[in-house]
This record gives sequence, C-alpha cells and structure tokens, in this order.
Amino acid sequence: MTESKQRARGAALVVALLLTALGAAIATQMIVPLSGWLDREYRARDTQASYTLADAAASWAITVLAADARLGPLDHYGELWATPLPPTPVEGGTIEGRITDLQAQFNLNNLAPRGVKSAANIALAKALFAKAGVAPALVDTLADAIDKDDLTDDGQSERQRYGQTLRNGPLRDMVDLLDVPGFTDASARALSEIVVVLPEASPINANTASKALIATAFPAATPADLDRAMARRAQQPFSGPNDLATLLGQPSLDGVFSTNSQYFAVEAVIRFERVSHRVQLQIARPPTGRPTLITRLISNA
Ligand SMILES: [Ca+2]
Ligand SMILES: [Ca+2]
Repeated sequence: MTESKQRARGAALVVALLLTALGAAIATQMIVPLSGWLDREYRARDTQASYTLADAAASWAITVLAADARLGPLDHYGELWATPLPPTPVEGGTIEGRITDLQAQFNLNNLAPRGVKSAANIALAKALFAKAGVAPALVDTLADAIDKDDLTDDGQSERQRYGQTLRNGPLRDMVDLLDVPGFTDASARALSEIVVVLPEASPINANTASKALIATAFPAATPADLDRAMARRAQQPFSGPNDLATLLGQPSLDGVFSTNSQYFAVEAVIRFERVSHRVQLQIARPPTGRPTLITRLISNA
C-alpha cells in the first residue's frame, strides 16, 4: 500500500472509532431548548454538547490506545493513534483532534524514579534547565524534593540545608514546583515550555522525542550522527532504548529512554455555531488493564 493510501485508511479508521464512541453520546446529548429563540439557551445547549463530546473524545482515545496496546509494546508515530482525527461532522457542529505522546518530553519526576535519584536523568535535566534559562543547580534541589530520603548528596539533612521539609515524593503538576525552594513563577513557566510532569517517572520515548531533545541528551553526538539516527528512525522505529545510543555511537543512558509510552495527551477542538471549545485530556495507559482518563480541561476556543 502507498503511504498516502495508508494515511487515508488510518484517517477513515480513526473517524469510524470516533463515531462508535459518539453513538451512545448522541442519543442523550441533544436537548432541544423549549424556547429556542433564546441565544443563551442555545449556548447552554452547545456547552452541554461540548462536555458530552469531550467524554466521547476520551472514549475514542481510550479505544484507539487500547487497540494499539494489543499490537505490542512499541510506540511510534507510524501507528494509528498518531493519525489525527480530521474535522468530523457531528449533530450541529464538528470535532477534530489528535493524540500525542506525553513521553516525547522529559518528565521532571524522572529525577528520582521510585524515590531514588537517577544520575543520567539529573544530568539531562541540568542541560534542559540551562536551555530554559533556569539555574541548573536547581535540579539538585528538585531531585532532593522528589527523592524519598531526607539527605542531600553530601550527607546533610535536607531540612537543614533548605530550611524546610521537602515533599519527598513525585510532583503532581507543574504548580508543585512553587513549593520547592528556589523556584519562582517565572522559572516554572519557562520549564513548562520544555518539560512535563507526569504522575510517576516515565522514560522519554526515543521513537517520539524531538531531535533537539535527543541532541541535548547526547551532547557528544555529531550533527551527522543525529541526522543518520533520525533518518533510520523514520524508516524503522527503534525497538529498544539502546538502539538510539548504539546508532549515535554513544554509551547508553541508564533509565533515560524507552520505546514504549504510558502517558498520552488528547487535544480536540469542538465547534458549534455559537460556541467553540478546546478539550485537553491526559490518558494513562498502564502496562496491563484499560487506559484511563487522568485529567480533563475544557476551555473556550
Ligand atoms: Ca504501540
Ligand atoms: Ca528528599
């Protein structure tokens, strides 16, 4: 099959899966206002329809991601989940969206997976902080805040060093940075442009990470090595975390990369005549069991 035919088939499939997810929603959502001439009532109706469609988008993404899990542990952009949902007509409006891999980015909780500091992830975070214009030394403070013990690297008590007891557990979201000594609104905002916070440590997926992130992780790799590795990835996804390091001729980085993803985002836009909504969802897909919705944000588009 040609690539364009494959893409068309992928798009047709994701639309079909959405329509299945919508089936149940459509039957209940369309509440016709009694006095339809009131614009306000139409808005209320469309807003309610948006919430129903947001649920349908979540069911759609969960179905797509559950089907993908049955195909094996590898995750890459050649898979069906990465096919965007084109603008699809629904009663009175349209919905479009896409699933993205949250593990394409560095997760701050990787500084101390299961409560224990990771030297390779700490080194990468320092380079990323520098890029974001945030003091790299703050990575050490953050790693102390996330790791489970109360000791700094030189054996001092964290409480004495920082003048407060640290959280000693994973961050729940980017806002938690503000409780860590040294972080400010401005630094949290700068970091949120280039890193994520997921509920637990989650290695970067080497198949979905940007070339810039890979270059930051392997500062000794030459531009030619990077180009070659990216070209190889486009032909055939990496089948394990060490493929990337081997292709770059670099030592592998312990616990930094994987080729499987458990956290995904859904971005959908729902348009009705009077209102448009942006839906942002986060979905966790544990190694066993069904994917679940972990966060839902609906805003005016
Ligand atoms: Ca997959
Ligand atoms: Ca600690």
